[in-house]
Amino acid sequence: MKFSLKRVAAGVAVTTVAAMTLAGCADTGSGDGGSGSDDGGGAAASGDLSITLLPKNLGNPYFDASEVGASDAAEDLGAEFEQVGPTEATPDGQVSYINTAAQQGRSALLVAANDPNAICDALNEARDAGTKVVTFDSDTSADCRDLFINQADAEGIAKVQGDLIAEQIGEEGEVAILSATANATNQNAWNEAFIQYVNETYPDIEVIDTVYGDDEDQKSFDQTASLLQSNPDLKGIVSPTTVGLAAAARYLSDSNAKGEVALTGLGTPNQMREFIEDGTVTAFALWNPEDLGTLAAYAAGALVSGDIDGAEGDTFSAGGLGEFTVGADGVVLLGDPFVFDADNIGDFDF
Ligand code: RAM
Repeated sequence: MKFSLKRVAAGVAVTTVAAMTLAGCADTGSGDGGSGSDDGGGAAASGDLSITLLPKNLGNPYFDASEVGASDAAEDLGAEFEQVGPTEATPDGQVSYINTAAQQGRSALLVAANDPNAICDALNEARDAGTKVVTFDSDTSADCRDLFINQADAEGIAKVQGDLIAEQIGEEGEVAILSATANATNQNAWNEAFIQYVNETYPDIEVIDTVYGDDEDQKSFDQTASLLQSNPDLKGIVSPTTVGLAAAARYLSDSNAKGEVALTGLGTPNQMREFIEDGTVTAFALWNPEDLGTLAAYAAGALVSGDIDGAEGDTFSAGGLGEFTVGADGVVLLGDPFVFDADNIGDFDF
């Protein structure tokens, strides 16, 4: 990455940029609650910490970036690291990997959940077996994980997408949402907040439909085509998924609707660069998914070592990202979303 988004996007959450010495003084992933102290005494000793990353699905550049961040943090923590996951973003596809991680006695599991409840039994069995569970990107219900690493709050994501689409369509007309899977905790929360924000802020914009591309490129592409066909008056599409946004942009860039129907949402700069350059999209938003992986891995290290137990007010170091504090309901916030456009996209490489 040429420019670290964490400097601009995560500034809200970063209170101190202080490198900590993560010395080996761990109580080795035994799964007990730990001391709950926040003295930042260090992570697990080398060899004691094993971290498994389980994204919604494999093959998504967004989660590939999270893996880079988590893997770098694991190396810094002296942890053994692996990524596993299903090819399709389904809860059933995730359960077997959760069971395996528990059976293997992995000390921590980082999960982007495909459903808030369907993977809970498996996660709680893993926790009973001593594995710390950190959700990131897409949460489960709070009683089946130790911490949730939240990229940005739902209201902030709703506002950035709402303001972008409003500006792009002149604050009036029909808008549709092209989402990920119907059960995704993150997109569902963001979409609800988006509709509420738009209804309250832009009375002349109507959100007419929400369709699901399941975070599959072809399905998202096809859903874009049907949205345009069935809604001749459509003025804009908002896609709060990196897979959906890139697929919709690819469809639009080669259609008569290019320049007529606005498109924005959440995307990675590398996937969206050509569509910013060819004028299909003028601006979109995201946070740094690499930083999200980094933060999740450091949080896991702090839980396993017993530096924190996930209680509100616990603090821990996330290496170069600085120090973070656990908020209400075991949520740790990375920061604010960031807007990419033609003027700044060249500064980013992820
Ligand atoms: C996709 C996934 C992920 C989401 C991003 C914005 O990559 O659905 O969960 O956070 O989009």
